[in-house]
Amino acid sequence: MLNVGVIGTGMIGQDHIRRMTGVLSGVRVVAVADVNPILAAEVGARTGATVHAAGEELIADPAVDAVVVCSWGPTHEQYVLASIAAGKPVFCEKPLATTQEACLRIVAAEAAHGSRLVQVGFMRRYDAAYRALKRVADAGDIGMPLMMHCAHRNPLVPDSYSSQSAIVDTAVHEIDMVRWMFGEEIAAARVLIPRKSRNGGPLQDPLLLILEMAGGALVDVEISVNIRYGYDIRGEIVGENGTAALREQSPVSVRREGRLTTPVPADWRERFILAYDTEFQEWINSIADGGPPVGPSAWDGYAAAVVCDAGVEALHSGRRMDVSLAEQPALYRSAEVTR
Ligand code: NAD
Ligand code: ISE
Repeated sequence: MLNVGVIGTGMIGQDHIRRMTGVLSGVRVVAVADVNPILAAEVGARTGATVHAAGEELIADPAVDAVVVCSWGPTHEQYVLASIAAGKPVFCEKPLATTQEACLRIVAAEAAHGSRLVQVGFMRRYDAAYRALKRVADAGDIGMPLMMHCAHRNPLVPDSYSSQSAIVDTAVHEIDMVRWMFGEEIAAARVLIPRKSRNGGPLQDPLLLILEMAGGALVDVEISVNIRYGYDIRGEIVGENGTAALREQSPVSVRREGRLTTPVPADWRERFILAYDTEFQEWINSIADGGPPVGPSAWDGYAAAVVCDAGVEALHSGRRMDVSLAEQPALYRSAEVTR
């Protein structure tokens, strides 16, 4: 049984606690911490987990075998570094850290430790539809992939969300997904700015992010975060001899009163519920016997941060920005961009 401590008991922290306590096997949530002590106490009382006053205290708790970080992005670095220093496996929700320099500090600390401890919460790699799409692309069924069209649509976002968030908080999922899907790095980023939606107030929404893969394929990502009708994630690969696309997610369609309808998920929790389950079960299984995590690595978190920075720069400057990564430590060389 893997004993896990969760830092950050907000929206996704509680969702992961729910799956680790009620859905998955081989895991127990034994400790929680949140800067909001009332929230932490409430979650602790509901789950029977020990409530720690600080994340560092939770990491040091001998009852905690592995750490899950679900706090706000700017706090991730400190908890991931403390987990590495304690020699404990750590699952960190995206982003790994909010700057590429902070991600590199994590990469350096893990490389100095000598084996992998960190996994980053890029859950799309665990989604059945994305996995099926990758199998088709890898099998060569549609010939060489030339382009991929993606859409990442949220029904609405909070006032704190900026156009920069559209890249670093939202499109970061596509950025990781295409590195994994194509099995290669992203070489450059551009952002095109279309007419502004009136749903987002002052926010420039939508955006069109264009990514150039190292092998020459092009990826376009429509990021629309106030589209109202639901949470809609799309992806289609255009190959030399055919195309392959994610299907509509709903298992049911309804014909009624002259209309054919399928429901659209309300949010990311609903759309990716099974992907998160698979992501966590595979993480638990990989580390339960003391093995390293095999999912998205600290290097993947760093690479995504570098592309995000290029995307933000492209957004502000209107220019095409090259992506340039630091030298990869040997620890990550055997780990594939794909898994
Ligand atoms: P949230 O605001 O609902 O919850 C975050 C919690 O962290 C809050 O309860 C807050 O009090 C707590 N917190 C903040 N600083 C802390 C600190 N220093 N120590 C301990 N607790 C602290 O936010 P959320 O939507 O749950 O997002 C949390 C993280 O998960 C973010 O990094 C976000 O990007 C990521 N996320 C990932 C996905 C995904 O699809 N993989 C979806 C949503 C959110
Ligand atoms: C959120 O943080 C997520 O990670 C969701 O998956 C994404 O769809 C949403 O846009 C982000 O705000």
